[in-house]
Amino acid sequence: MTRPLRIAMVGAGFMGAAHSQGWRVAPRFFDLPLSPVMSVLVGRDAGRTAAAAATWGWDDSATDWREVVTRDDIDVVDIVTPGDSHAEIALAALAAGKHVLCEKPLANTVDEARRMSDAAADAAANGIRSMVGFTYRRLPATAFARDLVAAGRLGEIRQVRAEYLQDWLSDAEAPLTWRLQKDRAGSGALGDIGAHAVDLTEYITGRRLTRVAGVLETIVAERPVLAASSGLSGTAGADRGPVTVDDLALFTGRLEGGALASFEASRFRLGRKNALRVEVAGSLGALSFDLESPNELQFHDATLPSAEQGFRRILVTEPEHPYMAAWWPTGHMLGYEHGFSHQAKDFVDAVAAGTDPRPSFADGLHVQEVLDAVARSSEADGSWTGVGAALTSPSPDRAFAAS
Ligand code: SOE
Repeated sequence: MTRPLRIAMVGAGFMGAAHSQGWRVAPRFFDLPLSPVMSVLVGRDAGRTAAAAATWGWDDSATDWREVVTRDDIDVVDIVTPGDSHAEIALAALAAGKHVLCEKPLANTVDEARRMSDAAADAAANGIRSMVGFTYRRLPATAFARDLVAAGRLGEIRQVRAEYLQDWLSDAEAPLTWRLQKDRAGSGALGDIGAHAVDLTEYITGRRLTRVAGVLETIVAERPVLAASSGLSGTAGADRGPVTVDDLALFTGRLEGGALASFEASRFRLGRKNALRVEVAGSLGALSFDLESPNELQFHDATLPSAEQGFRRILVTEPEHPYMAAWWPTGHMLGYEHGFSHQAKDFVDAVAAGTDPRPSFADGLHVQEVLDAVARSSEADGSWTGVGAALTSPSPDRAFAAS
């Protein structure tokens, strides 16, 4: 057995289940240079956390993350809590010399994200690795889309349309959750799913957003509070509570190189369940991805004779497609959960190689600055707004290929 990489995961909700699957399955399908050991799951409720640890395959469970992140028998801290605790846990873990994987978005504010990015850069000098959990860049179809752009198959990138559409909040009586509270989640659709659209756009095109103009809208201003709702703040005894985040984010962005991109993030789009879509139009071709058909990539090659042109479906399941050689024969599909196994693989590979995985905390800070710029634009009647300070992390081109 290769050297163990002992993991503590903080958080025991839906994303905890997804990350657990990734840690459990990755070493069974990829030849990893280190062996992930699912050492301890940390959650707020001792009973529920112990039950989740047993179900998901963790060796132990605990309720005090502050004690766990300092233990000598822990090498990695995986943070899958709501955004209001990402900074505190990541800073403590980095200070304790632990490698850190943190769910998206990196934090709830630019200030928190900047402190995390600075601490990660300092820790990297001591061989400590950190990464943000944007898993949709780790699907074969999206990684192959990036390869097509990087190989010049689309030519000059001219326009991007990105959207992330869900409908689980379209019922006005759906209960209040922590995702609808600014102090817990930082923002609503903008950060929860808009962050994915931003990261995936920049990953596929290899270009970053420099300016944005947009509007945020809250569609349903208050919702029922269920007594069993965990993680809510300030609603004790109330039967309804305020929604303090956006339900819908619409914005335009200018990419490095000059291309314009349009973005929509909504959890009210009736009939769209998990439609993260990116369409890129270039001078020589175009591509289109839809998470609701995750094994497919639509590709249009404008260099073909016009009689043969048109979007064609590429089934991204060949062994030469990213990640696919580890799985099944051609035509056998992957799903939502495989992105988490690929994330675990890429993280372990980077830790073993002593390289900084992408997306880094600096990449996560950049996404946070995009989100913040959209919010500032919305407060300024949708005016064009610059994205944060000059970026220090490597400029995007094949550097994205490392991830
Ligand atoms: C809810 O909108 C959610 O679970 C997001 O929080 C995830 O990041 C996204 O991948 C799926 O939808």
